[in-house]
Formats: sequence, structure tokens, C-alpha cells
Amino acid sequence: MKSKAPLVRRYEGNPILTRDDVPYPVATVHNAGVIKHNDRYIMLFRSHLHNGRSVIGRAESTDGFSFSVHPEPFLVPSHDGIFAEYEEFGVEDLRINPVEGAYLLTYSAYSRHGVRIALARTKDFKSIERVALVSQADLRNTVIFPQKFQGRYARLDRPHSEISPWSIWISYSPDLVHWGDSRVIMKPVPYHWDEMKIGPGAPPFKNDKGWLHIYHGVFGTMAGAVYRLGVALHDLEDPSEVIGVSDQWILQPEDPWEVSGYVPNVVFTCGAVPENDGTVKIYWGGADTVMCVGTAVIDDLVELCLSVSRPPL
Ligand code: BMA
Repeated sequence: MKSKAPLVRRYEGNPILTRDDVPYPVATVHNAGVIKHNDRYIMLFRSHLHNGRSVIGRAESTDGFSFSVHPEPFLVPSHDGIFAEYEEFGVEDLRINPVEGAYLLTYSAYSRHGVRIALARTKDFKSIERVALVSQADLRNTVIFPQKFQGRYARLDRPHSEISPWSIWISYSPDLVHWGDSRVIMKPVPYHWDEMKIGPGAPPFKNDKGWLHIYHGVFGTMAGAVYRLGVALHDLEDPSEVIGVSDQWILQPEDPWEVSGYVPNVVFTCGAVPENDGTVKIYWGGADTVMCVGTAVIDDLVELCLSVSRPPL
């Protein structure tokens, strides 16, 4: 980029949500899915309880910056059937995926068996229906595209492997429950800002050039891992085709509440809200401790994907 202005303009009121805003006892507030629903912003955020396990809370806002938290958690580990077995250690990092008039909630279900993805559905953020566990262990960070492609739903996710740096994969489903036809579409680049691992971030959203996907990438340093955000553009008709992925990060930990906290040097996104004025509000957890927001111009992010692109694989 020629300009030195930051691509993501941090909101001056950051952090926008902390544990002090939560009416029940929690240690952190972070990694929230966010969506605009009936002109209100709904945020489903993760909190560590004081036993170290996580639950999901709900906050609402009229402007996307100032949120108030519902008195009770929105989603806690299930006590019923198969979900109880696989959510025993907590529920984490929920994404809100708008698909066909409903909101599909994808979240990490932790248990003694590992981490896998659970899918739930809501229309109103009041009642919630668990649909299915949609992956085996170990797999995390699942986002679903808002529309079908040739009759199938598509998702991005991030399986774990010891052989390869953790990468972004695509899978397809006829019914949201059974997924397959999986393949890797984006990998970290050695000695790059995201060389250690990458994973899906906010659910992709559409613009005239493609699907914009804001993801996270990790670099290992002598002082531990640094989590940053990057951006990729997927083909409108074929989301497995990455048209462009920026060679540069768009956000890195800089503010004091991003640099230090429960896990230092982390900015991690699970949600972004595109606005009618051509901007997008990007929400991120700072140091796994607080929630922050910033604004970017969508065309600038698209331009970055196309102008300083690197091979996705
Ligand atoms: C990842 C996930 C995220 C977390 C990040 C930084 O592996 O556990 O929930 O924000 O690490 O700690």
C-alpha cells in the first residue's frame, strides 16, 4: 500500500466490551461473532469462566460500538445426548453465519475427545436449536458461505495436522449436516507473518469482485506466537478459488489490551459486519481478554488482495 494510513481504523473507544460489562462472573470477553439483525448488532462473545472453561454470552447494540450484555449466558455446554459428551470442556469462538433467512452458529465444542465443530441455528437470538456435530476432532474455525454453490452449502475450516502447517480447507454439504469433498485451498507461507498457521476468521461476505474473507495468521517468535489478521478474496461462483490473498497483514496487536492480557499479542476475529456505505466493521478479541472494533473500506481490502497477492498454496 502506498498510503501510511492504517487499513483498519481502530475505534477510539476500544476496548468496546470487557468483563466489567458482564453481569455474571467471567475472566475474559473475546472472540465474538457479530451480525446486524433488524437494525441491531448482535454480538455472541466468548468468556472464560473462573474454572478456565468457556461459555458464550450475548450483547446488543444500536450503533455497533456500544454494547449491553444480556444478564444470562446465551450458550453453555449442553447436558443432553451427544452434545453433552462433546461440549464437556466448553464452547468457544462462535461464528454467526447468515444463511437462507436463518443464522447458523458454528462453534468449537471442546471435550476429552478433542475439539470439533458444532452447528446450531437461531432466527431471533432468543431460542436456539442444536443441529449436529459437523466435524470430527481436531478441527476448528468454521465459517459457512451465505449461499449455495451448485446446490451445495460451502464452508471454510481448519483441521489440525502435524505434517503440514495448519491451513484453510473447503468442504461442501447438501444439507449442512453431512460434509465432504474437502480440500485445502490456502496455506501459510514460510517465513511470512502467518507462517505458523492460518485459520478462517469472520464469515465471508460478498462484494462485486468476490467473497471477502478476513482470516487469522500466526507467527512464532522467541516471545511466543503473534496473532494477526489477513484478507483473501474468493471467486463469486467458485469459493474454492482464491483469486487473491494479501501478502501483508491488515491488523496486528498494538494497543495495550492487544499486546498484554490472558494470551499476549493476539488479535483474533470471528465476525465482521459489512455496511451499506462501503465500509466493514471488523470485530476482534484483544489478547483473549477484551473485545475491540475497527472500520475498513471494503474496496481497500479487495484492492490489497489483488495488488499484493501471493499464491494461496
Ligand atoms: C487459538 C484459539 C483462539 C485464541 C487463540 C489465541 O488457538 O484458541 O480461541 O484466541 O488461540 O490464544
